[in-house]
Amino acid sequence: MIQYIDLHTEGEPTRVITSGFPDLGAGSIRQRCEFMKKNFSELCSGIVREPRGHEAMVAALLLEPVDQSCDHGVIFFNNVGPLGMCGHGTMGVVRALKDQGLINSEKVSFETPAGIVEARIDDGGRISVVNVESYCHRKDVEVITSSGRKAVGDIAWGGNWFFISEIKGLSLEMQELGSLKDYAAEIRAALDLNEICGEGGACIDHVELHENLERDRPGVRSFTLCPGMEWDRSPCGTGTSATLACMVERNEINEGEVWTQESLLGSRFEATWESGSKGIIPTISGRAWPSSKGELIFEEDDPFRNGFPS
Ligand code: PYC
Repeated sequence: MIQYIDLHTEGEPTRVITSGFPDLGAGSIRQRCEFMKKNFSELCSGIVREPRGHEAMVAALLLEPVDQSCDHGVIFFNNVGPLGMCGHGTMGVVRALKDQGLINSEKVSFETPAGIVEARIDDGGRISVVNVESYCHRKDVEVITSSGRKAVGDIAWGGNWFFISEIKGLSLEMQELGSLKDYAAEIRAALDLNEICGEGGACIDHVELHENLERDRPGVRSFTLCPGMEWDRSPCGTGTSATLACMVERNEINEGEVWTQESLLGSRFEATWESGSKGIIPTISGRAWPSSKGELIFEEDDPFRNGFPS
C-alpha cells in the first residue's frame, strides 16, 4: 500500500508519496530515477493514472538526498515517466511538508534529477522556488506541422526541455482546449520527426504556446502540453523558467522586474531572475492546496492495477 497526500498547485495536481514505495537502492538521484524507470514504471503508472489518479497528475516521490546539503531528494513522474524537475510539484511538496510540520527552517532544499532547487513558504502560504539554472538554447526555430502550419519558437531549458512559441490563429481560452492540444501535439511530432533537440540531443518533450498579457506586463498567458500529451492546468513552473530565460535573452525583461505567467484556468505564477553562468537563476512563486490523503491499493487480480493503458 502506498500512502499519499494529494494537492493542487494553481490547478495542477501533485500526488506526494509519503511511504510505501519500494526501495530504489543507493546512488545519486539520477541513478535512482533510472532504476525506478527500469524496475517500477508499471507501479508509477498505476499511481498516477486512472483509476487511482488521472492523466494530468504528477507524483512526487520523496527520498533521502545524497548531497548532504539538501533536506530531501525528490523524483517527479507523470503518466509517461519521470520529469527532470517540476515547479508546480515542488510547490505541492513544500505545502505537504509544511502541513506535516516538517519544515522547521526558513528554507527547504531538494535534490532533483535536474539539479538542486531551494524553496520557502511565506506566512500567507505563498511558495517560492529557486529553480535550476535555465537558459535559451536556440531562438526562432521553425517547424512545419503535419497540417502544414508553421510554428516558430525558442528551445529552452527550465528543468525540462521546452519549445516555446507565440500562438497564432487560436486564442488561449478553455473553449479552444481541443485545438490547442492538437496543435501542440503536431508541433511535438514535427520536432521529433525533424530530430530537433535540446542540448546534447535531449528530447524536447514540453510544448508551450503563449500570448502577451494585455495588462500585467511583462507576462504571458500560456498553454503547456506535457510529455504524456496532457495539458498543465497550472502556468507550469519549469515552463515559466524556460520562458523567462528566453525573455532575458531577448532583453524583454530587466533584473528586478516581476514576470507573470498565467494558465488557461487564469491561475498565475510570478517569477524573477538573477544572472547565472549560462543563463538565469529563476525564482517562481505560486500557491498549493491539499485536496485529499489516503492509501493506494493494488490488488494482484485488479486488471487495472497499473492504470488504464494509454
Ligand atoms: O510545473 O514544472 C512544472 C510542470 C512540469 C510538468 C507539469 N508541471
